[in-house]
Amino acid sequence: MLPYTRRELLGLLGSAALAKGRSQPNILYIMADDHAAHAISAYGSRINQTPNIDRLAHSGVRLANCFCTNSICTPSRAAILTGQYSHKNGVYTLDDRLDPKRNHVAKELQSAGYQTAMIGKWHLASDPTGFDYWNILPGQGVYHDPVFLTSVSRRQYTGYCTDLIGDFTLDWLKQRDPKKPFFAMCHHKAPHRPWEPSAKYKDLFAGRDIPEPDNLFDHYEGRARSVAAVTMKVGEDMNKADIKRDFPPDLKGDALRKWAYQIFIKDYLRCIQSVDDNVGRLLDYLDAEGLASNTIVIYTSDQGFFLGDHGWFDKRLMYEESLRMPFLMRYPGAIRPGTVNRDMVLNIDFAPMFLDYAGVRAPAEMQGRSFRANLEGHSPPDWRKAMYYRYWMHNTSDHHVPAHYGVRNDRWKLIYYYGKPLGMTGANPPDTTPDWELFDVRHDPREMHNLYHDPKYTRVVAQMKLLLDKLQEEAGDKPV
Ligand SMILES: [Ca+2]
Repeated sequence: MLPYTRRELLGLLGSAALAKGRSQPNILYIMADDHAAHAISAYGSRINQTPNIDRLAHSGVRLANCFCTNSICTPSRAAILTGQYSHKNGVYTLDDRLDPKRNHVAKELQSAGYQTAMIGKWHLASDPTGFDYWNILPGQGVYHDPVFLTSVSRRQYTGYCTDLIGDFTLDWLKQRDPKKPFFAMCHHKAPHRPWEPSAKYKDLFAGRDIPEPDNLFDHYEGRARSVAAVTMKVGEDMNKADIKRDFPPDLKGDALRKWAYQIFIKDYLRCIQSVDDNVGRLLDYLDAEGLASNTIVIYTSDQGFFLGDHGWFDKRLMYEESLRMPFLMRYPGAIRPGTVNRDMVLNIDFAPMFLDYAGVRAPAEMQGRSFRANLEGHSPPDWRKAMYYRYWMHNTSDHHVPAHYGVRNDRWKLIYYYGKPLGMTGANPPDTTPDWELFDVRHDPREMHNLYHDPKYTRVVAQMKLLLDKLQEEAGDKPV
């Protein structure tokens, strides 16, 4: 008998290789903006095909339960970089900026010898730090002929934003120092609102209907009053920039929702098709240069999105479609092709995982945990069984989503809408009525039945409240 198991031996060999500086892997992190998992064919999409993104699922791992900790652009990006919840990294809302002095994963990788780049949508208000090169959109940026900012220039380009971000990422990869590992963050603007496709895909899906979600005509019976009141209904809460034509004056209610859904979802999916093309360009480059075997490639999104689910567009709520992030990762040799992992992984875990692969110890202030072992088929027995979530932007003008926090395990989700604008910057919106929701996510994954007020679930509610208290305290957050 060998004194080591095969896995331990491989681990030792891997450590030895790292110690000799041979195999710090390259990391290519591709992130879209608002790309819901259920618009990726590897996730079983009923509405589109994403052949290039699917290449990562076929040759690597697909996470089935990857969740964000605050489902909105700027805070999720900060959580990914810092490995911290919003209440720790100070980026609670769209109006907050990432303190440039704050430590994050790119700074750690840079110190460990990586060359680092940030290309595309940054959306953290301050200029990027920790990157040798950055070329970013100002704020949200625009789809057509966008302006990009570097540390020394501001320049408008002719072309389509998604293709330009692909071009700039390839340009940077081509001029990098091949003797040093790289960490490149390629952040697409697409498929964020207002969903403007490229000319190449403007007629995709013409002449056919996209299947509707089964709860497109949800009228929110039994749900929290402040949830029923959110203004993100397809059709009713859209504007002319979303629809790109006049609203038919005779259409109201469900008929308007049905009409607007087709227009919205087609443009959304057309935007995704360009993202998929550009994922393919990067994968082809890695193949052609012989870099595929020593490069970790990730595809994810800063959060999920409602695709007409519950009749909504947008995100923010702790509901499944918004909470869930797609996450696909390829690393040949370490991750078995076609793996599906069902562990609960959070966006604050990404930074510790990258550092783990780079042979860097995650700094103590990072709250996430590396899921390298999970990806490689050896989930630790003490891996988390539940997660804590908090959305801070209370009842602001655009979508009137109430601030809330909650917990989710593999069976139940408890959400508390506390009704106050706590932790908000620069706004003073009115309070809303506090309310609770409890969902059985195993038997009611579409979250149509709020069980909180049903006396049959009193015990479940009590248990989930204890879990909420526990996870909130562990995350270093405080109850309202
Ligand atoms: Ca987003």
